[in-house]
Amino acid sequence: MRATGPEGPLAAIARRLARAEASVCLTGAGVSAESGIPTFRDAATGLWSRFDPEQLASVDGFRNNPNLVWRWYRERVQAVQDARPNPGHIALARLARSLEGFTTVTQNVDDLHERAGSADVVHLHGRLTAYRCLECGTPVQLDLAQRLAAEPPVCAACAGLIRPGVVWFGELLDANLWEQAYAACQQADVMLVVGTSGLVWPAAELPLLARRAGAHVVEVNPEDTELTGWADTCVRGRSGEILPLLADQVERIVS
Ligand code: BJW
Ligand code: ZN
Repeated sequence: MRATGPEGPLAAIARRLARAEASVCLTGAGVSAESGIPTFRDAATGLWSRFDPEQLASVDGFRNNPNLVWRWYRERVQAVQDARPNPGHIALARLARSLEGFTTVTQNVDDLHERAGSADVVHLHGRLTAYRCLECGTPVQLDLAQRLAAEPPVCAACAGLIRPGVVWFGELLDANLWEQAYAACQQADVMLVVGTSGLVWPAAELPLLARRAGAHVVEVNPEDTELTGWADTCVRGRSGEILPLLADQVERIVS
């Protein structure tokens, strides 16, 4: 594993991407940080700096205090609504357009990849725009006013509380989405791992699976993470600065 500034390894990574038959990128909260969306685990500003994560991001937490959890998500709905994709999101959409067989897998529940132009993004932890009944599971469409209401609405079918369509601790990931992410990692010649602490499983296992299947794993992050030891190359810096440079280099090769 090599940890260097962006200049050295980017040309080599771009060449690997350009000759790859398939590649995959796993993103985490760090890729949206430069859009003003706090990450989860930043001690000062992180989304969980005021609360115990298990209290907020779990079925028990929602049952114990639905209004608190709903309002926490309401703040995030508003933050994402006000945010715009940053150069990192845009660069990933450029990579997806330039490269054959490029899959974007994200742990993020925002829609900033899509708003930057990425298609078919695999949202492993669900989406902030999806809702369903806590009790009967019926999917529910909510307009923005309902999503920003002070309390969760109730289900028309069973009067259960409506919950965000995200994956909380202790819940299984959607099997189809996991299959898609798993297959992309098995097939990839190169894997980019961008803006994730690698603390949350099973998403954190994906770079390990890709590496075991022969992929060259590249971490883009300002800091060391749980996944650093698994990376073949580490590029230290912000995704909004590194990824546009990488996309420039790839476009120069493939055009
Ligand atoms: C930048 C940057 C810039 C900053 N540019 N980078 C013990 C061992 C192993 C597993 C477990 C265990 N105990 C429990 C578990 C299982 C549990 C788990 O993994 N827990 C760990 C915390 C230990 N996992 C689960 O429960 C999963 N389900 C499961 O395992 O099912 C089986 C099961 C069933 C029953 C019982 C037990 C198991 C589900 C996990 C769902 C996670 N959901 C959340 C919330 C989603 C909804 C929401 O958004 O509210 O997903 S948790 C939260 O963490 C969210 C994120 O997607 C996820 C990952 O966080 P991420 O993206 O990595 O963000 P951060 O903040 O951690 O890191 C940001 C990074 O960005 C940092 O590295 C910065 O340096 C970097 N950065 N600026 C680039 N500009
Ligand atoms: Zn219901």
